[in-house]
Formats: sequence, structure tokens, C-alpha cells
Amino acid sequence: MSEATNVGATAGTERGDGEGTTDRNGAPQRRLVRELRAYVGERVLLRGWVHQRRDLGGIQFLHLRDRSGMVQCVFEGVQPPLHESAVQVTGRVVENGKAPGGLEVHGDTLDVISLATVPPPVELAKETFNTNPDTLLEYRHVSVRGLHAQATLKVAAELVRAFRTHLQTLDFTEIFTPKLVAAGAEGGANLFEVDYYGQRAYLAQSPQLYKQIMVAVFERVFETAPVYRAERHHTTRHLAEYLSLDVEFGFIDDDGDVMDLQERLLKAMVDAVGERCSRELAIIGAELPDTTVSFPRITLLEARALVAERYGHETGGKDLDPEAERLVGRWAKEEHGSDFVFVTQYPSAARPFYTYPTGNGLTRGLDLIFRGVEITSGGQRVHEYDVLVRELQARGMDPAAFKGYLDVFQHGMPPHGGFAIGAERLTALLLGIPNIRFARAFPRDGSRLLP
Ligand code: AMO
Repeated sequence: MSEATNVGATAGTERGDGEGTTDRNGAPQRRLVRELRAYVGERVLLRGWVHQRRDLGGIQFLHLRDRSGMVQCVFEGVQPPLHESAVQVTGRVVENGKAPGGLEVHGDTLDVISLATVPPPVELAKETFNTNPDTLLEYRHVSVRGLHAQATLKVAAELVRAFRTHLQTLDFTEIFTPKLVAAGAEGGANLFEVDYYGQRAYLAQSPQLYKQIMVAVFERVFETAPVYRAERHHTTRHLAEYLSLDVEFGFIDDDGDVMDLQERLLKAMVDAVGERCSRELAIIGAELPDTTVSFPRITLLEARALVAERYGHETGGKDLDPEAERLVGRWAKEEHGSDFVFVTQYPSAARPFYTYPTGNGLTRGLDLIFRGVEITSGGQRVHEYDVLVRELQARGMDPAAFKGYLDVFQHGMPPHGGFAIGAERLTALLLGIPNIRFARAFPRDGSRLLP
């Protein structure tokens, strides 16, 4: 019953490694739903959950869900147990054009491994984004088993895997920085305060200062870890806890290097999802962006003029508001056929103290907009001690609170830069999911601490 033998099988026509063998007790080995095409006409053993069951005139249909997919199993005179019971089925694999996926299993035995004793609080077979989102989130511990949720989280995992793999091929080293910190790196009022043995501490808003420090160790670093923002506004694009995919690297020329790496990395991540998540994309009905198109780059000033002249939207302020972001995204699509667009040269007033100032009130700070929403921030950083102190003071921040960090800039910090991708935002926008909460298994969103 070695499940591990099935792990390597991916395509539908591949047989599991345990082909033709039996386990220690002489029983057939478990197969996964995704392997069944290779076993047409043969008897197989499957394990999974009762996703759906129906009785049609004495014939029982059971949709069995395992980690790799779902298949219809047909029985006569055998009553499947309650939805979400964990079961084991043996039966013969038969082609049937009318069955979902073109295959079904004509079952001979159905054994209960773990009986569901109450019905699921939400009907998983009817899980759609039309179901009341609050109900789905209230019962997320069970609704997370639904096909949409499973597919979404699988794509999120694939994005992180590809992020890591691509950076490792470019000689980046993974780092692990503290999430309990003495000061906020990003400024603003959205800090979670924690009692740290009687001392005031905060949950990290980002690994920003630590990833910069680690550039002097490895030159090229990345981290994938949760960060915390006590956002006051409850929106469909903000979470209180989200996964930050952080990158930082040294010996750069300018922010152009940061954009080049970002573009290459995001294209690799999207391509990896295209190659490895076709089942998940089909379940969600998602369309991936064209990764052969270059990401256009425009300055913030140009972007503001553009949305005013072309679409009649005046932004005011020092940043782009969400509507302006949407319109810049629309321009990139209409003019360049790109779902992505870099907005560069943000003013100092709109960026944190560590952003490289260019002396005219502007910086080498930039954002990447994907399908009309900001998904990354980054740019070149200050690497000179005196400039950093000045930038802190200009924002009314106390340099003493950043002592350990500041000291590093007296010990040979090279020009460097980086960026951070909001993993849930990227996942949601990639898959067309309107609410960021559904791009995380157990969202923390300002009101939710359970499940
Ligand atoms: P910033 O604060 O812009 O930059 O965050 C980077 C990216 O993280 C995502 N994001 C969020 N996602 C979900 N919920 C939130 N509350 C939330 N806030 C931000 C967005 C955003 O683009 N240290 C810098 C990054 C850097 O310069 O390297 C930083 O944290 O997708």
C-alpha cells in the first residue's frame, strides 16, 4: 500500500511505479485518479473522499475525490456513505464519453476508511463564487476541500515553487528572517503590537531591513514568509496576514536591473503554472497572460498624465489610486498587449525611507501592476549611511530605533535593490478570483481569527 509509488506519476497516460505489483498483503496498490487512463480495462484500488453521491434507479454514482482529481464510480446495490467520508474503492476502469473526464470505475467493493458522521456545512459539489463568501469562509475548514479552493491553493503553491526554483537557478540563497521585530520597516499605522516578555514588539510588516542586511552575506537572497499588516480598510485586495515573496540582490547598476529580474521571474512563474497546473486552470476557467510580450515601463508622472488625458481620470495625491492603477493596466493592454506594466520613479513622499532618492523629489522606487492591480513594490535602495539617516529624519522617524540596521551601512553595502510580490494578490489576479481571501487557505482579514 505504498502511496509514495504514485507520487512521481503526472500525466494521465503514465502508469504508477508500482505497476503490476501488490502490497505486502497481496492487495492491489493504490492508484491516483490522474493515473487512471493508463489502467483502462484493469482493476484498480482508489482511496479518497465521497465528493458527491446519487442514486439513479438502483444504480449508485459516487464521485470520488483524491489529491489528484475526481472520478465517477458506479455501483449496484451498494450505498455510499455520507459526503466527505473517506473511502476505499476497488473496480474496473472503463471508458465512458459521458462521464466527467471520459472515464469511470465500475466498482465492486466500497469500504469506509473514516465515516463522516454529519453532513458537510456547505455543499462542496456546489461550491462556486456565487455561494455567499461569508458562509464559505465561516466553514473554510471544510469548504477548503472544494475543487475551486483546492485548485486555487495548488496554483498558489506552484507559484511559490517556481519562484524558489527560478531564483535558485540564478544563484539566490533562501533566507529566514524574524517575524517578531522592534520597529516597523514600512512606516504607516498598520503595525500589530505584541507583548514580547514585557517589551513592546511588532509583527513584521516585511522582511525589508533583514533582506538588505543579508545582501552583504549572500549578494542574492529571497524569502517566502508571512508578513503582517493591521490594515484599517477591509477590501478585496488586503489581508492582515499575507505571504510575501521577497527578493533582494547586490551590485546592481540601477532600478533597471530590478525590473529585468522581476520580469524574467514573473514570466517563469506564470509559465510554470501553465505547464504544471492545466487541470487546476480548467477547473477555475482561468486564462494565463501572454508571457512573450515585454512589460511596458512608464514613470508615475507619465501614468498620471495618461489616465487624465486618455480616460479623464484625475488622480491628485502622490500615488496612483486603485482606479488609476486599473486604467494604467487598461492602457498597457490596449497599447502593448501586456497584462503587466511597471510604474517607475515614485516621489520620495510616497515611498519608505530606504528607497533610493534621485535628488529631484523622485526615487528609484517602482511598482508592478498586473491586470490593473499593484502586485509588487520595489526598486533600488539607499546604500549610503548619511543618506539613510537623512531619509529617516525627513519622515520624522528616529534613527536610534534602526541602529543595528543603520550600522550595516558603515560596513561596505554595495548598490542593491529588490522587490516583494504579494502571493495572494498574484494568485487571485492570475485566476480571476475577485476576493483575495479565497487565495489563502485560512485568511486573516481584520475580522476573522477562525477557522
Ligand atoms: P509593499 O508594502 O508595497 O512593499 O508590499 C509589497 C506587495 O505586497 C502586497 N501587499 C498585500 N497583499 C495582501 N494584503 C495586504 N495587506 C498587502 N499589502 C501589500 C502587494 C504589494 O505590492 N518592503 C516592500 C517591498 C520591497 O520594496 O521589496 C514592501 O513590503 O502585492
